[in-house]
Amino acid sequence: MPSFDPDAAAKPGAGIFGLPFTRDESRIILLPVPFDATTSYGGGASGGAEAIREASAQVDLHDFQFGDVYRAGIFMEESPEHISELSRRARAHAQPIIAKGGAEQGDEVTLSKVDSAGEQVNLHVYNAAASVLAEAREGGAGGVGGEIPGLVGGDHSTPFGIIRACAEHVTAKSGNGGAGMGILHLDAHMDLREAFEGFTWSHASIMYNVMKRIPAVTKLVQIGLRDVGTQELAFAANSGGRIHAHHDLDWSRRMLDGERFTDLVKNAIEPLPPHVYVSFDIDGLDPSMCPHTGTPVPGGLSFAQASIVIELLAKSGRSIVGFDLVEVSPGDGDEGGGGGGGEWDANVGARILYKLCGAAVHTSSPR
Ligand SMILES: [Mn+2]
Repeated sequence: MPSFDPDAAAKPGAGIFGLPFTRDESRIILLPVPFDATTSYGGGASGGAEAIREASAQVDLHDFQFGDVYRAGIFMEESPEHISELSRRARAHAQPIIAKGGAEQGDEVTLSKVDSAGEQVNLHVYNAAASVLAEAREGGAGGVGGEIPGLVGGDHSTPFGIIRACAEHVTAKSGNGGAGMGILHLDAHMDLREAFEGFTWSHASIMYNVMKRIPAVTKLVQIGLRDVGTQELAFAANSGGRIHAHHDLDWSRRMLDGERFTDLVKNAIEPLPPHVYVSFDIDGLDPSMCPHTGTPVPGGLSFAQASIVIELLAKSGRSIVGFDLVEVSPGDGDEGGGGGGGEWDANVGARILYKLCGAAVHTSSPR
């Protein structure tokens, strides 16, 4: 990239973040997944990845925490049209069930159509992520380095396949003595509901499905929690120490009482094994940062706090195997105009995405 000026405005037709890289020149491969069938309150996350792609041209390429992240090469794949189509069809089946508050007797056929769409997304994402990981070279921290997959949603049902691919990659590569893979999960919700509203692959069930179906995920650390169900709390409490849930109100109270945010974060990530996947639901942030997301909840992390969480993980000596950013919604896109409305959500999302890329690059050695 002899003529690339990182301080210049993005050129038309440039890649994500205005970058000039091809897929082969990039160590981070972003996988857009425009799927959003079961979001209950506000839809629109299926447009998140493309809105982030558009907004990403505004992100300055020198990151205050991670330096010249872009030099590692970041490439975002084309949006898979068949997944958009699948999302539209599955959403049409799911919405009447959501509108009446969940599935009832007689909804089995409709449910199976929505579940089957979820399975197709899982397979697509698994294959896409596994092929990125297969390009990984030996020699990164802990033996996993090189190509790093990052999913851009879509709702929070979408990352199941990439989490499975990353967990398999970690355990196959190193055997890693049973340490398996940990997940750092930033979210307002625990997402530990079993088949929420009847949908097996609901956005609200992602971590339940991961815990039930991917035993190589040995630790789940959740930060930013504000809206939780009784059964979710019980599921975490009965996980034998596999799930560590950190509630936003508890952290706020402790900080008001004089504890330091960085200490809370360091203690929270302490149980994570050497290889970690990061799942970032944008609604983990204060809703002023994501007003159009599907299920906004008052409270939450500031942008700076989330950036510090990501940095403390990246600088803890652990290796970030892969990551996702989900539930960014551009809304209906025509409020306010002039860059207002849902553009803001994507603008914030693009900046979080660059931080996640920076953290992942920071923890893997150059090829
Ligand atoms: Mn979530």
